[in-house]
Amino acid sequence: MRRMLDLIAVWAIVGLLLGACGGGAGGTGGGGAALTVEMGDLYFKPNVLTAKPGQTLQITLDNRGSLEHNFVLYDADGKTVLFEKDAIQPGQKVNISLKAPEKPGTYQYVCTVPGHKEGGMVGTLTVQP
Ligand SMILES: [Cu+2]
Repeated sequence: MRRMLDLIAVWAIVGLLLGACGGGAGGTGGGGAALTVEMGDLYFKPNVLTAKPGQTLQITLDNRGSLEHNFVLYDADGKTVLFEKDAIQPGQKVNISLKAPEKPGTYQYVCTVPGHKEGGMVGTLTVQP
């Protein structure tokens, strides 16, 4: 009888631990917009994104192409890199947190693998209040 009670106590504790873990998951921390950007050979879909100034976008980069791709967001000058996610392999999905610039305007995101931007891997992020 004593062993039986011990066993019940153990299972009760395990149950509590599992419950605690399950409850803590999820939740992106407020204000995040979740979306998917598909990457292919050679395109981004969508190639137009919008955000509020300073908004954090939760983006899943989904490489459905047969080539390696990357995602680079440039400042309005077209040179300064604001965000970079390198080497996304074919079939790979990567979650990123992209904080939009504070300054309203149009920003370009490209794949910097040679020839890919020229081939069409370019999109625009429009920041507007
Ligand atoms: Cu590419």
